[in-house]
Amino acid sequence: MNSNNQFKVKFGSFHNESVNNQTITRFIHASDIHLGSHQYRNKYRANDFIRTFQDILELAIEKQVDFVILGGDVFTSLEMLPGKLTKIITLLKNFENFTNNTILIIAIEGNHDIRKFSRGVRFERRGQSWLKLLNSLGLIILLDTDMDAPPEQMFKPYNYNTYMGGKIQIKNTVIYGTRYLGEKPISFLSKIRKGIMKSKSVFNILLQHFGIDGQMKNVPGIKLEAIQHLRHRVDYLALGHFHKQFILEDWIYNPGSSEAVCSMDNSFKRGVFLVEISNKSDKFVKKVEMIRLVNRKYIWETISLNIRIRNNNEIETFLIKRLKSSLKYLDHDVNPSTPNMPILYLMLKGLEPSNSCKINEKGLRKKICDIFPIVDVKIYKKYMKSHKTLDKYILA
Ligand SMILES: [Mn+2]
Repeated sequence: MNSNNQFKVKFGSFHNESVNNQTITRFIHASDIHLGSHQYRNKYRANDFIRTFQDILELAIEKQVDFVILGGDVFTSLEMLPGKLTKIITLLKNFENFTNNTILIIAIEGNHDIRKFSRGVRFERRGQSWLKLLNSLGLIILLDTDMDAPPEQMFKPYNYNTYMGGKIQIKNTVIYGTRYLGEKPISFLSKIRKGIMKSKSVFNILLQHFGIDGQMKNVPGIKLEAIQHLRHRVDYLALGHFHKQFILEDWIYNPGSSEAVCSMDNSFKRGVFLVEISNKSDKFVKKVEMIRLVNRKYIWETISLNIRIRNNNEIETFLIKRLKSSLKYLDHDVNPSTPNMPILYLMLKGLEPSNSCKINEKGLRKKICDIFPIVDVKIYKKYMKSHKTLDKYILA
């Protein structure tokens, strides 16, 4: 085994007790890892997403689970820098080696896994994803289904030779999964239900990438009523998509994104679920524990520009002076590779600077990052519109 294996360095050796216990199944349900996020802008932030993925795998080792399920959006887009992908592949190889392949990673594609951001190309129709690559390397199990097949043929057992299949049984748990079903998956759900086999001796998990209406403000999802029919055949609906965590009716679980993909994610409850299924006198008993992950620290600072600004230099000097006073408590000795060095969200309010002294955002960001012990800064503007409206009124 490679001595650079990060799991070996951390844990020494591994023996999965769980393999021999047929009555208890343990798994981790995570989602929306968004590997590849921020990779063009900031290397530390880009590594945050890989580190969080590593944390999930370490948790799987610590808790001696039988498998990990990932509810899609494992990658943030099809665009992936070679260095980052190499890191992810090495991580998965090391995990497989260290655990002797006793903890399977089972995933489905989310909308981000098949999405190309730039130039608006509709790439999802070509059916490619990095998850398919990892699956073909034997590093993960990607569940996928032929949605045109009749229901009874839709979920074929995963085949380790062809790397294809829509379901997999581990102990007395069967995990079903499909490809991303688009923004309106309802039309597929009755077919999915027909394809799922229910028997008393197995615990069924259905892995899906969609949200439930009402769980996130202003984000549409499927109506809760529309999935009730699945409940007869699904014991645990494992969702991904919404970055905010929710649990509904004791059978629908959405862990939320594992790292904050945008500033709004920071305000959500997020994490992973550690689930234990035990079989007691022919009945399944489920225990779900929510575990929080260690994420990048962050700070919000709001500065009001209620001053007359004559030039670009003046505004930068003003902002830096203000930040020097409010951020003086920050520790300068923190390693930016650790999540302890914060990201700064800077909100600018007040009077919008006139066109002649517009803020050079790129330059300002660099300056702020050079001066303060922060890993990155994101600038938001929420200026008053009043003087603009007045100008418009006078001109009219
Ligand atoms: Mn997502």
